[in-house]
Amino acid sequence: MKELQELADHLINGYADRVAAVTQDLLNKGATPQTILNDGLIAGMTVVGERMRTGEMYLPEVLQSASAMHVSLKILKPHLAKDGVESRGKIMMGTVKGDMHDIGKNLVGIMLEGAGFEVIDLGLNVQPQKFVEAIQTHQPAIIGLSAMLTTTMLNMKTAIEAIAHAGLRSKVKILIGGAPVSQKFADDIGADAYARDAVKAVDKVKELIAA
Ligand code: B12
Repeated sequence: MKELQELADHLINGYADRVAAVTQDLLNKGATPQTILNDGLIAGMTVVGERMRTGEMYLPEVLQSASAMHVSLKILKPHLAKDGVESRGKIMMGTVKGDMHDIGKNLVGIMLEGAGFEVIDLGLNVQPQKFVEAIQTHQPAIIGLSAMLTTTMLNMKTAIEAIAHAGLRSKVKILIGGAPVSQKFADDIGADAYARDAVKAVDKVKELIAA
């Protein structure tokens, strides 16, 4: 579909208005939200990441692409998330300390809501102590930690240690995700599970809830 390529191109160029218009147009034409997400938005964001790595795109431009993605996700959200489903459990999400990437985390949250879970979003750059306090307040069944940098992924360990130190480790299951992390890293830092993407995250959450 040529509109999907257009969507990716507008996202790369950071044209939020055009991204919004093409997203809506694709939905009107019957494209599924998953196709729009994977073949338009994520395809575009992959190019942005590559250009960022090679120095062809700088932070202000990447931020424009990121906000265009936010706009599109807002349009897709009601289509990805089904309303009126009884909550299957409470999941808390947060991007760890020092990390300003929240698109992936937000997407995982949207997919979990779509699968019927209640999602409490602590946002980004979440200090370990904030995770501890939020667990005490909200008592989620699972906490999802996100990190996108090789430097900040280490703060997942710090967050898990703070949770353990507060005596809460046995009360909450910990799921981790984000581009630099892996199953091995999850094992190394004592997380309960790892998921590669938002779809796999929903499967893992269902497994953890059932366990
Ligand atoms: C957009 C972006 C930014 C934006 C973020 C805006 C925002 N609101 O999120 C801004 C401009 C702020 C930014 C800043 C920086 N960025 Co940046 N950024 C990206 C970029 C291009 C896209 C990330 C993204 O949104 N992807 C789309 C989403 C849908 O995918 P995702 O995040 O991977 O999420 C999926 C999975 O990982 C998983 N997942 C994610 N979280 C979780 C959580 C759980 C619990 C689970 C189960 C799953 C899960 O599921 C998600 C959905 O399927 C990536 C490159 C890339 N292609 O990944 C670089 C990238 C991550 N950034 C990078 C860098 C270096 C930086 C900076 C250090 C640059 C600088 N010199 O300042 C700063 C750091 C700022 C900070 N302290 O965090 C590097 C990281 C390198 C590394 N290995 O450490 C990357 C890989 C670019 C590159 N190729 O060099 N960035």
